[in-house]
Amino acid sequence: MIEQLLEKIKNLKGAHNAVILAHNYQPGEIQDLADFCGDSLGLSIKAAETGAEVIVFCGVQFMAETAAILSPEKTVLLPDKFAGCPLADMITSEQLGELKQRHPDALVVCYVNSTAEVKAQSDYCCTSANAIEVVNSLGKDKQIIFVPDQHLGQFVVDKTGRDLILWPGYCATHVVITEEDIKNTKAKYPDAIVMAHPECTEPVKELSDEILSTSQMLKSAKKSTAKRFIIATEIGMLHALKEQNPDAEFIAASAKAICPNMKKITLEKVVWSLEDMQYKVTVPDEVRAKAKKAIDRMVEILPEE
Ligand code: CIZ
Repeated sequence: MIEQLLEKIKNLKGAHNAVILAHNYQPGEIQDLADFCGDSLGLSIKAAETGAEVIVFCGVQFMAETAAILSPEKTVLLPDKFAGCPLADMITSEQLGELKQRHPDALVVCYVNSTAEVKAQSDYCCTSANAIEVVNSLGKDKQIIFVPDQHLGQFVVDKTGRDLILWPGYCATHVVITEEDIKNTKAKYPDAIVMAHPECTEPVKELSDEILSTSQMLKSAKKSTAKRFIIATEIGMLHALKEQNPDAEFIAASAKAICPNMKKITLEKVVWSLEDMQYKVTVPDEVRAKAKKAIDRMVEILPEE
Protein backbone atom coordinates (compact mmCIF):
# COMPACT_ATOMS: atom_id res chain seq x y z
CA MET A 1 0.00 0.00 0.00
CA ILE A 2 2.73 2.49 1.03
CA GLU A 3 4.87 1.36 -1.94
CA GLN A 4 1.92 2.00 -4.28
CA LEU A 5 1.39 5.49 -2.89
CA LEU A 6 5.10 6.27 -3.18
CA GLU A 7 5.14 5.02 -6.77
CA LYS A 8 2.13 7.21 -7.60
CA ILE A 9 3.78 10.25 -6.02
CA LYS A 10 6.97 9.63 -7.99
CA ASN A 11 5.06 9.42 -11.28
CA LEU A 12 2.90 12.46 -10.54
CA LYS A 13 5.95 14.47 -9.53
CA GLY A 14 7.59 13.71 -12.86
CA ALA A 15 4.43 14.47 -14.81
CA HIS A 16 4.00 17.89 -13.14
CA ASN A 17 7.68 18.83 -12.77
CA ALA A 18 7.08 19.07 -9.04
CA VAL A 19 9.31 19.17 -5.99
CA ILE A 20 8.23 18.01 -2.53
CA LEU A 21 9.36 19.99 0.51
CA ALA A 22 8.83 18.75 4.07
CA HIS A 23 9.25 20.65 7.31
CA ASN A 24 11.24 19.08 10.14
CA TYR A 25 7.98 18.61 12.09
CA GLN A 26 6.30 16.48 9.40
CA PRO A 27 5.47 12.79 9.95
CA GLY A 28 8.49 10.55 9.27
CA GLU A 29 7.08 8.99 6.09
CA ILE A 30 6.56 12.45 4.60
CA GLN A 31 10.10 13.55 5.49
CA ASP A 32 11.36 10.33 3.88
CA LEU A 33 9.65 10.95 0.54
CA ALA A 34 10.52 14.66 0.32
CA ASP A 35 13.16 16.06 -2.01
CA PHE A 36 14.21 18.50 0.72
CA CYS A 37 13.57 18.66 4.47
CA GLY A 38 14.35 21.59 6.69
CA ASP A 39 13.01 24.67 8.42
CA SER A 40 10.47 26.98 6.84
CA LEU A 41 12.87 29.55 5.49
CA GLY A 42 15.46 27.04 4.26
CA LEU A 43 12.70 25.23 2.39
CA SER A 44 11.34 28.41 0.84
CA ILE A 45 14.82 29.37 -0.34
CA LYS A 46 15.18 25.87 -1.84
CA ALA A 47 11.78 26.37 -3.47
CA ALA A 48 12.95 29.59 -5.08
CA GLU A 49 16.16 27.95 -6.36
CA THR A 50 14.64 24.84 -7.92
CA GLY A 51 13.66 24.63 -11.57
CA ALA A 52 10.44 22.81 -10.62
CA GLU A 53 7.17 24.41 -11.66
CA VAL A 54 5.13 22.97 -8.80
CA ILE A 55 6.01 22.95 -5.11
CA VAL A 56 4.15 20.59 -2.78
CA PHE A 57 4.76 22.13 0.63
CA CYS A 58 4.32 19.55 3.36
CA GLY A 59 4.00 21.91 6.28
CA VAL A 60 1.48 24.53 7.36
CA GLN A 61 -0.17 27.53 5.69
CA PHE A 62 2.38 30.25 6.56
CA MET A 63 5.21 28.10 5.20
CA ALA A 64 3.45 27.59 1.86
CA GLU A 65 2.72 31.33 1.80
CA THR A 66 6.40 32.11 2.35
CA ALA A 67 7.26 29.84 -0.60
CA ALA A 68 4.62 31.63 -2.71
CA ILE A 69 6.07 35.01 -1.69
CA LEU A 70 9.56 33.95 -2.81
CA SER A 71 8.42 32.01 -5.93
CA PRO A 72 5.35 33.76 -7.35
CA GLU A 73 5.83 32.16 -10.76
CA LYS A 74 5.50 28.64 -9.29
CA THR A 75 2.39 26.76 -8.25
CA VAL A 76 2.56 26.19 -4.49
CA LEU A 77 0.34 23.42 -3.10
CA LEU A 78 -0.54 22.68 0.52
CA PRO A 79 -1.88 19.09 0.65
CA ASP A 80 -4.36 19.90 3.46
CA LYS A 81 -6.10 23.25 3.27
CA PHE A 82 -6.81 23.18 7.00
CA ALA A 83 -3.14 22.81 7.99
CA GLY A 84 -2.94 26.20 9.66
CA CYS A 85 -0.71 27.62 12.38
CA PRO A 86 -2.59 28.83 15.49
CA LEU A 87 0.50 30.84 16.52
CA ALA A 88 0.54 32.71 13.19
CA ASP A 89 -3.19 33.41 13.60
CA MET A 90 -2.69 34.93 17.07
CA ILE A 91 -2.08 38.34 15.56
CA THR A 92 -4.10 39.80 12.70
CA SER A 93 -2.92 42.60 10.45
CA GLU A 94 -5.55 44.85 12.13
CA GLN A 95 -4.13 44.11 15.55
CA LEU A 96 -0.61 44.78 14.32
CA GLY A 97 -1.87 48.02 12.73
CA GLU A 98 -3.27 49.16 16.10
CA LEU A 99 -0.05 48.24 17.88
CA LYS A 100 1.95 50.23 15.32
CA GLN A 101 -0.32 53.21 15.88
CA ARG A 102 0.42 53.05 19.61
CA HIS A 103 4.18 52.93 18.88
CA PRO A 104 4.54 54.98 15.70
CA ASP A 105 8.35 55.14 15.86
CA ALA A 106 8.90 51.44 16.45
CA LEU A 107 10.28 49.00 13.89
CA VAL A 108 8.37 45.73 13.52
CA VAL A 109 10.15 42.38 13.53
CA CYS A 110 7.88 39.43 12.79
CA TYR A 111 8.69 35.78 13.30
CA VAL A 112 8.39 33.75 10.09
CA ASN A 113 5.42 32.01 11.80
CA SER A 114 3.07 34.80 10.77
CA THR A 115 0.57 35.43 8.00
CA ALA A 116 1.60 37.11 4.74
CA GLU A 117 -0.48 40.16 5.76
CA VAL A 118 1.45 40.50 9.02
CA LYS A 119 4.76 40.10 7.19
CA ALA A 120 3.62 42.81 4.78
CA GLN A 121 3.16 45.20 7.71
CA SER A 122 6.55 44.36 9.20
CA ASP A 123 9.97 45.90 8.58
CA TYR A 124 11.91 42.69 9.15
CA CYS A 125 11.08 39.01 9.22
CA CYS A 126 13.14 36.57 11.33
CA THR A 127 13.34 32.88 12.09
CA SER A 128 14.20 31.25 15.39
CA ALA A 129 17.70 30.72 13.95
CA ASN A 130 18.42 34.40 13.29
CA ALA A 131 16.06 36.46 15.51
CA ILE A 132 18.98 37.58 17.70
CA GLU A 133 21.06 38.71 14.69
CA VAL A 134 18.10 40.54 13.16
CA VAL A 135 17.40 42.47 16.39
CA ASN A 136 21.10 43.15 16.99
CA SER A 137 21.36 44.62 13.49
CA LEU A 138 18.85 47.37 14.37
CA GLY A 139 19.97 50.67 15.87
CA LYS A 140 20.13 50.67 19.69
CA ASP A 141 17.96 53.80 19.78
CA LYS A 142 15.15 52.03 17.91
CA GLN A 143 12.05 50.74 19.67
CA ILE A 144 11.15 47.27 18.38
CA ILE A 145 7.79 45.51 18.25
CA PHE A 146 8.26 41.73 18.12
CA VAL A 147 5.35 39.50 17.00
CA PRO A 148 3.74 37.03 17.44
CA ASP A 149 5.65 34.60 19.72
CA GLN A 150 6.26 35.93 23.24
CA HIS A 151 8.64 33.10 24.15
CA LEU A 152 10.93 33.56 21.16
CA GLY A 153 10.65 37.30 21.89
CA GLN A 154 11.67 36.82 25.52
CA PHE A 155 14.64 34.70 24.40
CA VAL A 156 15.73 37.59 22.15
CA VAL A 157 15.29 40.06 25.05
CA ASP A 158 17.47 37.83 27.29
CA LYS A 159 20.18 37.43 24.65
CA THR A 160 20.32 40.98 23.34
CA GLY A 161 19.41 43.02 26.42
CA ARG A 162 16.97 44.97 24.22
CA ASP A 163 13.60 46.02 25.60
CA LEU A 164 11.21 44.61 22.96
CA ILE A 165 7.48 45.26 22.80
CA LEU A 166 6.20 41.67 22.83
CA TRP A 167 2.89 40.31 21.56
CA PRO A 168 1.41 37.60 23.82
CA GLY A 169 1.27 34.84 21.17
CA TYR A 170 2.53 31.32 21.79
CA CYS A 171 2.84 27.93 20.12
CA ALA A 172 0.40 25.52 21.78
CA THR A 173 2.62 22.56 20.90
CA HIS A 174 5.72 24.00 22.57
CA VAL A 175 4.05 25.32 25.71
CA VAL A 176 2.75 21.84 26.62
CA ILE A 177 6.35 20.89 27.41
CA THR A 178 6.68 21.56 31.14
CA GLU A 179 9.46 22.15 33.62
CA GLU A 180 8.53 18.80 35.22
CA ASP A 181 8.93 17.04 31.86
CA ILE A 182 12.51 18.30 31.66
CA LYS A 183 13.30 17.53 35.30
CA ASN A 184 11.85 14.00 35.07
CA THR A 185 13.55 13.17 31.77
CA LYS A 186 16.85 14.56 33.02
CA ALA A 187 16.56 12.47 36.21
CA LYS A 188 16.13 9.38 34.00
CA TYR A 189 18.95 10.30 31.60
CA PRO A 190 21.39 12.46 33.61
CA ASP A 191 24.09 12.28 30.92
CA ALA A 192 21.82 13.68 28.19
CA ILE A 193 22.18 17.14 26.64
CA VAL A 194 18.88 19.02 26.69
CA MET A 195 18.08 20.95 23.52
CA ALA A 196 15.04 23.23 23.70
CA HIS A 197 13.36 25.32 21.02
CA PRO A 198 13.06 29.06 21.81
CA GLU A 199 9.25 28.76 21.53
CA CYS A 200 9.34 26.75 24.79
CA THR A 201 8.43 28.52 28.03
CA GLU A 202 11.14 30.32 30.01
CA PRO A 203 11.37 27.72 32.88
CA VAL A 204 11.89 24.96 30.28
CA LYS A 205 14.61 26.97 28.54
CA GLU A 206 16.33 27.72 31.87
CA LEU A 207 16.65 23.97 32.52
CA SER A 208 18.07 23.30 29.05
CA ASP A 209 21.70 23.13 27.93
CA GLU A 210 21.12 24.59 24.47
CA ILE A 211 18.33 26.76 23.00
CA LEU A 212 18.18 26.13 19.28
CA SER A 213 16.01 26.32 16.18
CA THR A 214 15.33 23.07 14.32
CA SER A 215 18.15 23.65 11.82
CA GLN A 216 20.53 24.52 14.67
CA MET A 217 19.54 21.32 16.54
CA LEU A 218 20.55 19.26 13.53
CA LYS A 219 23.88 21.05 13.21
CA SER A 220 24.65 20.88 16.93
CA ALA A 221 23.83 17.15 17.23
CA LYS A 222 26.06 16.40 14.24
CA LYS A 223 29.02 18.24 15.78
CA SER A 224 28.54 16.95 19.33
CA THR A 225 30.42 14.04 20.87
CA ALA A 226 27.47 13.40 23.24
CA LYS A 227 25.51 10.24 22.65
CA ARG A 228 22.20 11.12 24.26
CA PHE A 229 19.91 14.13 23.82
CA ILE A 230 16.59 15.22 25.29
CA ILE A 231 14.66 17.18 22.67
CA ALA A 232 12.15 19.84 23.70
CA THR A 233 10.30 20.64 20.49
CA GLU A 234 7.69 19.08 18.18
CA ILE A 235 8.38 15.34 18.09
CA GLY A 236 8.70 15.19 14.28
CA MET A 237 12.17 16.61 14.86
CA LEU A 238 13.37 13.31 16.31
CA HIS A 239 13.01 11.64 12.91
CA ALA A 240 15.69 13.71 11.19
CA LEU A 241 17.92 13.78 14.28
CA LYS A 242 17.86 9.96 14.51
CA GLU A 243 18.37 9.50 10.79
CA GLN A 244 21.36 11.86 10.65
CA ASN A 245 22.91 10.58 13.89
CA PRO A 246 22.30 6.81 13.99
CA ASP A 247 24.75 6.26 16.86
CA ALA A 248 23.10 8.73 19.22
CA GLU A 249 19.89 8.46 21.21
CA PHE A 250 17.20 11.14 21.05
CA ILE A 251 14.46 11.29 23.66
CA ALA A 252 11.36 13.49 23.43
CA ALA A 253 11.04 15.80 26.44
CA SER A 254 7.27 15.31 26.16
CA ALA A 255 5.32 12.81 24.07
CA LYS A 256 2.53 15.41 24.02
CA ALA A 257 4.49 17.86 21.87
CA ILE A 258 2.67 16.94 18.67
CA CYS A 259 1.47 19.64 16.29
CA PRO A 260 -1.96 18.50 15.05
CA ASN A 261 -1.66 20.70 11.97
CA MET A 262 1.71 19.34 10.87
CA LYS A 263 0.31 15.84 11.25
CA LYS A 264 -2.60 16.58 8.88
CA ILE A 265 -0.33 15.85 5.91
CA THR A 266 -0.47 12.21 4.82
CA LEU A 267 0.83 10.22 1.84
CA GLU A 268 -2.70 10.02 0.42
CA LYS A 269 -3.10 13.81 0.63
CA VAL A 270 0.20 14.29 -1.21
CA VAL A 271 -1.16 12.04 -4.00
CA TRP A 272 -4.45 13.96 -4.18
CA SER A 273 -2.60 17.23 -4.08
CA LEU A 274 -0.60 16.31 -7.19
CA GLU A 275 -3.55 14.66 -8.95
CA ASP A 276 -5.88 17.63 -8.54
CA MET A 277 -3.35 20.47 -8.15
CA GLN A 278 -4.77 21.29 -4.71
CA TYR A 279 -4.72 23.34 -2.56
CA LYS A 280 -3.13 26.28 -4.32
CA VAL A 281 -1.63 28.89 -2.00
CA THR A 282 -1.31 32.37 -3.46
CA VAL A 283 -0.55 35.77 -2.00
CA PRO A 284 -2.04 38.93 -3.57
CA ASP A 285 0.62 40.97 -5.42
CA GLU A 286 0.48 44.02 -3.17
CA VAL A 287 0.82 41.95 0.02
CA ARG A 288 3.48 39.78 -1.58
CA ALA A 289 5.70 42.70 -2.59
CA LYS A 290 5.62 44.19 0.92
CA ALA A 291 6.07 40.84 2.69
CA LYS A 292 9.01 40.00 0.42
CA LYS A 293 10.80 43.19 1.50
CA ALA A 294 10.67 42.04 5.15
CA ILE A 295 11.99 38.60 4.16
CA ASP A 296 14.70 40.03 1.89
CA ARG A 297 15.95 42.32 4.68
CA MET A 298 16.28 39.28 6.94
CA VAL A 299 18.10 37.22 4.31
CA GLU A 300 20.65 40.04 3.99
CA ILE A 301 21.59 39.63 7.66
CA LEU A 302 21.39 35.84 7.98
CA PRO A 303 24.14 34.42 10.22
CA GLU A 304 27.00 32.53 8.55
CA GLU A 305 26.00 28.93 7.75
O1 CIZ B 1 11.29 28.24 11.09
C1 CIZ B 1 10.77 27.16 11.24
O2 CIZ B 1 10.67 26.33 10.38
C2 CIZ B 1 10.17 26.82 12.55
C3 CIZ B 1 8.73 26.97 12.67
C4 CIZ B 1 10.91 26.41 13.55
C5 CIZ B 1 12.36 26.16 13.46
O3 CIZ B 1 13.02 26.31 14.49
O4 CIZ B 1 12.88 25.78 12.43
